Amino acid sequence: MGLFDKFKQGLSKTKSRMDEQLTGIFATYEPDDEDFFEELEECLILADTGVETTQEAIEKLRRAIAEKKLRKGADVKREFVQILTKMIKVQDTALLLTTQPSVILMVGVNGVGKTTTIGKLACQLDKEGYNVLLSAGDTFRAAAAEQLTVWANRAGVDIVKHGEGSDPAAVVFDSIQAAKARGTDVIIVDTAGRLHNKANLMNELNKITRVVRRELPEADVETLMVLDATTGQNGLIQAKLFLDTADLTGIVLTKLDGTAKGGIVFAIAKELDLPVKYVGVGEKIEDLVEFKPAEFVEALLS
Ligand SMILES: Nc1nc2c(ncn2[C@@H]2O[C@H](COP(=O)(O)OP(=O)(O)O)[C@@H](O)[C@H]2O)c(=O)[nH]1
Ligand SMILES: [Mg+2]
Repeated sequence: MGLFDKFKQGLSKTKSRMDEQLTGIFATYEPDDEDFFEELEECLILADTGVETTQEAIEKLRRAIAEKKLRKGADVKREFVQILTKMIKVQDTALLLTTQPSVILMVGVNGVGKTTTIGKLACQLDKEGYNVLLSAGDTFRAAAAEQLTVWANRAGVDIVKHGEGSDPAAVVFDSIQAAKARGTDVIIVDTAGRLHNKANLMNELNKITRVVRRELPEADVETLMVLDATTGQNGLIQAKLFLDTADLTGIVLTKLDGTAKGGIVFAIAKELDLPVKYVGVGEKIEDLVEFKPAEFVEALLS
C-alpha cells in the first residue's frame, strides 16, 4: 500500500463522517443560502475542528464567494479545499536532521503514543539510511525501557538505557557520548509523560534539553509533541502545558485511524501554530505517515 493510501485509510473514519455530510452540503449549494453555512459549520465542529478555527474558515469562504462571485457548489468546494489547505500549512513538515548527530525529543502526556511513534520513526529513518540510536529517557517505569527495547529490536537500531528511576538527563548524556563514538546520525529520545506533578515533568524536560544543548550546541534538535487524535479538544488543552516548556518544533498526531475527529488537525495549526509533521494510523511499525497538508485536505474532501 502506498503512503497516500495508508493515509487515506487512516482517515477513513473522519472521511466517512465528513464526506457524507459535506458532499450533500456542496451538492445542494445555492447562492445566499444561510443554511449552507450553518450545516458546514456544524460538520466541521463535529469533526473537532474547533469553534474559532471553523469560524475563521467559514468567514474566509464567505469572502471568497463574494469576491470571486462563485455560484456553483463545485466551485465553492474547490475554494474551500484551498482555504483549508492554506490554514494547515504552517512551516515546513519535513524533519530537519542535517547534523551528525541530530536529536529528536519525543514529548507528550502519558499514553498518547510516544514510544510507539519512536519505534515507527526509527524504522523509517533506518530504512532511509540514517544510523539511529534510541535513548530510553522515560525512566519513570521499568516497563518503559523494556517497551522501547522491543521497538529498537523490531526496527533494528541501537538503544541506550539505564535502570528504573535513574536520571533521564544522565541517560541522554550517555546516549550522546555513545552517538559521538559510534557516528550515529539521529538520536531519538523517549521521555516520561507522567511524573508526580507538572512541575517535575517540566523540570525534567528542561534538564534533558539543557544536556542536549550543552553537549551538542550545533545540533539540529526536533522537539515533537505527540498528541492523541481521539482526545480531540481535550488533548489540545493538555498540550498547551508543553508549549511553555519545551521548544516545540512540530506535532505528531497519533491514532487518527481510531477517530472521526480528524478536524483536530486544523485546530492544532491554528491554536498551536505548529506543523503536524507525522500522523499515526495504526499500531504496527509501518503505520506512521509523513503529513502533507494538501493531501490531507484532498483525502478528506475528495
Ligand atoms: N490505533 C492506534 N494506536 C496507537 C497509535 N499510536 C500508538 N497507539 C497505541 O497507544 C497505546 C499507547 O502507546 P505508547 O507508545 O505506549 O504511549 P506513550 O505512553 O506516550 O509512550 C499503545 O497501545 C499503542 O499501541 C496509532 O497511531 N493508532
Ligand atoms: Mg512511553
